[in-house]
Amino acid sequence: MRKPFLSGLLVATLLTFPAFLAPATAEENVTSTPVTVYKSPWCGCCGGWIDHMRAAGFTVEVNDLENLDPVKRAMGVPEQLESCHTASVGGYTTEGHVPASEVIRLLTEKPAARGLSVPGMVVGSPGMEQGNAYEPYAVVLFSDARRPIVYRQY
Ligand SMILES: [Cu+2]
Repeated sequence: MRKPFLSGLLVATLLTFPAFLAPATAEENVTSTPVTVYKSPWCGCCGGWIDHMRAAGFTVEVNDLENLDPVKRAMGVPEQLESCHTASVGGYTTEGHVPASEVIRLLTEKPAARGLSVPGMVVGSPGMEQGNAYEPYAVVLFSDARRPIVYRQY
């Protein structure tokens, strides 16, 4: 009596487990990747982006630095793609107001690249909201060896 019952339970578990957990697990694993942010102590919009990332489920550690240039160079941010804050997540670098959805996509797709940037300070990007004002912008994927490419257009 006992053995068939256990086998049946095991089979039921094996059948239901992947389908039951798969959709939630992928996203949960990605947003559990810690984010480390480097920003100037006087940057307000940087705080807006940190709030945006936390709202998306990320745990964010914040480091205030007066001079970010050494961090940006060490983390491979091309000068022409610079913005305000720089972050490290899952071995990638993100620069500026990159939407959390694109960080999730980056961590899911794992392209061979250094990271993502939204160059400059674009009104309407996450952390840069000003009412309904909105400027189109590109999220750029950059690498050490190749030219930056558009990862997504907003
Ligand atoms: Cu900013």
